[in-house]
Amino acid sequence: MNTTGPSIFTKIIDREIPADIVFENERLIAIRDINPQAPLHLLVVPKTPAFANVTELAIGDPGLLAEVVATAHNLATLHASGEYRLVFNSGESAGQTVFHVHAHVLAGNLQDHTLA
Ligand code: IU
Repeated sequence: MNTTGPSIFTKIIDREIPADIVFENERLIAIRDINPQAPLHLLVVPKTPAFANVTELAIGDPGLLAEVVATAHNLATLHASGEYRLVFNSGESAGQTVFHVHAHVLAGNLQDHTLA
C-alpha cells in the first residue's frame, strides 16, 4: 500500500503531469518511459494504487496481472515485432524507484542490453 501520497503514475493517470500515453482503458494505462532503455520501452501500469509491486498484484488481483501481460503483448505487437522482454523491478535493491506496480515492456534488438 502506498503511504507517501499519490505516485508519479497516479499523477499521470489524473493528468496532473504529462506523459506519452499509448493505451488506456478503465483498469490500465500504458506510457512511453521517459528514459528509454531499448528502442521500444513502455510501462504498463494498473490504475489502482493498491499494489506496490508484482507480488502484491499477483496475490491481490491475478486477473489484473494477466491483463498487464496481455496488454504488453498487444503493444509489443503494435509498436514492434511482437517479441518483447517484460520486467518488474520489485524492491529498491532490485532497481524499483516507483512503488506503484508497473511492467517495463522492452522490445527491439535487446541482445546487447542488460536487464532494465
Ligand atoms: P522502476 O522499475 O520503478 O525503476 O521504474 C520507474 C520508471 O519510471 C523508470 O524507468 C523511469 O524512467 C520511469 N518514469 C517515467 O517514465 N516518467 C516519469 O515521469 C518518471 C519516471 I519520475
